[in-house]
Amino acid sequence: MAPIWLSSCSSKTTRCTAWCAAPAPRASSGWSISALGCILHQADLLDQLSIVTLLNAVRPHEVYNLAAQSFVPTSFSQPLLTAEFTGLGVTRVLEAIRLVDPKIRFYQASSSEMFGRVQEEPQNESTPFWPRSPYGVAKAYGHWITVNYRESYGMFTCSGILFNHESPLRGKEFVTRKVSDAVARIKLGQQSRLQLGNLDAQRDWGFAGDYVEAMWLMLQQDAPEDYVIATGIKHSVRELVDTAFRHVGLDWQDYVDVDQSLMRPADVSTLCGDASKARMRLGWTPKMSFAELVAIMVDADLERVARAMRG
Ligand code: F7E
Repeated sequence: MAPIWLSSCSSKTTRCTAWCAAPAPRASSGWSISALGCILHQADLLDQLSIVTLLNAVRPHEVYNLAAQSFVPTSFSQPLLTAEFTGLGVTRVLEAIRLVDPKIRFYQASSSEMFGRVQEEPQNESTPFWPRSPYGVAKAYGHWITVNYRESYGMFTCSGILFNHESPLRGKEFVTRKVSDAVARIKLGQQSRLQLGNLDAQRDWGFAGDYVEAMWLMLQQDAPEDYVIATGIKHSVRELVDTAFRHVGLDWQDYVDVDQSLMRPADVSTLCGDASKARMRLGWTPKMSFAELVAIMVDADLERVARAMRG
């Protein structure tokens, strides 16, 4: 039996959901899931019957729910759709599992955005939530309904509270990829300026590949639990920009403008996770450093932009 990974086609086309069977997908844009030997299925987190039909057809032993409207600014402009998709969508998957086969193990992609206005630092599994966006609020709902199905029905449901995880496959709307893409384009003469919002925001950025391993480990345990997954090291957006421009021998201050329209109605100013529980129980540690992560993202974009220029 294969696991199913649920992922959105993109963080902005919320109704279209890609589903695939093993091996695990690594991202949703710019490459082909089927080229990895996965079988693609479609369903919709807004359509309960489509999820039931899918589970009946595939009969997975594990379901990883990474599908969501996941871009925080969009959650301010589409708060109701975000609640339906990112919040209630989790209940639809859980109900489908309960109906088709309650023994299916379930992973819910919870988010450090739930900590929002942080109540302590670093944040661990017991830190209270204070979400600062409709996205964070919807994720908090998804988190608690996952806990609730475990406690109410004895189902094997785990929630991974993942801090920001990035890779060269990240969508360009998110700040790491927006920066790596701009640095590559500026270095190769295809762009002159980069507009950014809050440079003071601090995030605990890790490598998505490391974090996917943690998701899988959670579902291989004897008992279902929730885990924070993070590096424990935070950097500001300003440091991210500095590191990325330095990687190609440029000074960020010559190229970056602050654009007030990119500021969020309420931003999360700082996040830093404590993954001690994952380290002790899962034997999990992040392997890639922040500097390495920024370097592989900039290098991948340099290669991609250069290839496009060659035609
Ligand atoms: O913003 C600041 C922005 O959009 C990071 C999602 O995967 O991780 C992600 O959420 C920070 C924020 O990610 C720009 O204000 C400055 O403080 O890359 P981001 P996010 O909002 O932290 C969590 C864990 C998730 O669950 C989410 O789904 O960077 N920032 N200037 C900017 N951000 C963007 N996007 N664009 C800018 O120009």
